[in-house]
Amino acid sequence: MKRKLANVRWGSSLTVMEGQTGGLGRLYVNLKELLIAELHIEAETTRRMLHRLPANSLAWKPHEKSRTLGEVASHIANIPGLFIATLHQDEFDRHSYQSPTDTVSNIRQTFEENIASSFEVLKTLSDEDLLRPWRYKYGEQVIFEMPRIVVIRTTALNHLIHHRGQLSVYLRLLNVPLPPVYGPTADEAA
Ligand code: NI
Repeated sequence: MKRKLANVRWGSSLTVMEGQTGGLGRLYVNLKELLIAELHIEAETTRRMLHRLPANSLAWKPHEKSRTLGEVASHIANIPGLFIATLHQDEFDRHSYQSPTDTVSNIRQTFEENIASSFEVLKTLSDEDLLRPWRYKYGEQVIFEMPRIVVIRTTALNHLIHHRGQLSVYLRLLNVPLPPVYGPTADEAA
C-alpha cells in the first residue's frame, strides 16, 4: 500500500510503500524521492547565496592561491549540470560541457537551468538506475566511475555544499550580509 509520508514545505513529498505484513512492517521510499527533497533544500539555500553576489567583485580573491569569487560561483552553478543533469547517460565527457558564467546574471541563469534539468533527470531514475555505474571522462581519460547515487551524494551535493561554504566566507570578507543557510547567520534570522 502506498501512502504519503509528508508534504514538506519546499514543495516535494515523499511516498511511502508499507510492507505486506502491516503494522510496523518495512517502509519503502524511492531513493530518488529522498534525493529530490534534498536537492530542493540545497538549491534554495544556494540560490539565496548566489543572489548576494556583488557584480563588481567577481575578480576578487582572498589569497593568491585561491579561486576568484566569480570562479567559485561559476563552479557552484555548474556542479548540478555536470553531476546530476548528465546521469541519464552512462558516461559524460567534460569537454562536451560549456556554460557562460562570466557575469552574475549568467551565473544565476546557468544555476537555474542546471537545477531544472537535474530535477528532470532525477525524476526518470529508478532505484536500479541509481545503483548502476556512471563514468566521468576528460576525452578518452576516465576520471572516475561510481554508482549514480554515490555521484549525486558526493560529487554533486557534498561538493556543492563545500563550495557554498567557501562562497559564504568570501561574501563575509567582502562585507556582504549573509542569508540563512542551515539556520540564522550573524546578519539574518532563518
Ligand atoms: Ni570543486
